[in-house]
Amino acid sequence: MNKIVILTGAGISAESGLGTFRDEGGLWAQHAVEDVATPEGFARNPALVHDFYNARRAQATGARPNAAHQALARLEAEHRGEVTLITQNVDDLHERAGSRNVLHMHGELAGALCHSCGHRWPAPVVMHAQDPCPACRAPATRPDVVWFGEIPYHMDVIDPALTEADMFVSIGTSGQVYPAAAYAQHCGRLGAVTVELNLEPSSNSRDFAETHYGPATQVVPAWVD
Ligand code: BJW
Repeated sequence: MNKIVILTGAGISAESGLGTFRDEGGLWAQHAVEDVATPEGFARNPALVHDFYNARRAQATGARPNAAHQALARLEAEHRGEVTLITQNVDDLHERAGSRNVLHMHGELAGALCHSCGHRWPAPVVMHAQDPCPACRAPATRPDVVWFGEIPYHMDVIDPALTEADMFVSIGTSGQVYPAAAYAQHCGRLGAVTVELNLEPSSNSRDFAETHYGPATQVVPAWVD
């Protein structure tokens, strides 16, 4: 067993105090997904979208990595070069736990993106749509995150890693958002061992050969160690 691909979702950061999307009382219970996580929603009401992400950026800054993030950092350190960590999360808790090589397929709260020229720069603490782009000066600042209908980041690295994986491990994700939701089935068909670590069975739990259910701070360290 050498090439391990790990996919994480909002569930791994839940016990750090960051809300998930689809659980009861989660982010989509408080905000309409089409208003805050689509390019059309941003075009309609950029201030609402910036309020949503400014609040989440502040919350993520105050959060601390938990035992699950730390266990994955240990795994990477112990299997240098053999672990690919893909996260759908926009927080930086994996990095703050010590993971060095994190692929943020849905972008990062820490990034700003110019809607006009595509330039990227570090996000200010509070972002506004009219903030000028440092490169082209257009007042077209948006969070550097991937909304529905947009192409996830790092696909050029993620796709070959999935193809080469000996083991695919999914942690704290509901399996409802593509393309990530298709990864377990894809890797399983190519012969990888597939493992799900989650609070409860996800939508695609049948795609996993091995499953462990419980809070991430318990099941992830237990699986790693
Ligand atoms: C715990 C826990 C604890 C709780 N311990 N666990 C094929 C079929 C149908 C539709 C599509 C398709 N392909 C594409 C689509 C369209 C669309 C899509 O998937 N729609 C679905 C609604 C059906 N996908 C897209 O548009 C994507 N783009 C795309 O596919 O482009 C085409 C393309 C792809 C590849 C190559 C070329 C072209 C883009 C999707 C962007 C998603 N963006 C968001 C927002 C990001 C910014 C932000 O954070 O605000 O990403 S939406 C949101 O959902 C966010 C998350 O990353 C993502 C996944 O959520 P996640 O992490 O799974 O959270 P939850 O809340 O759903 O689940 C939490 C889980 O944790 C639960 O299971 C709990 O049980 C568990 N849990 N506490 C352990 N303590």
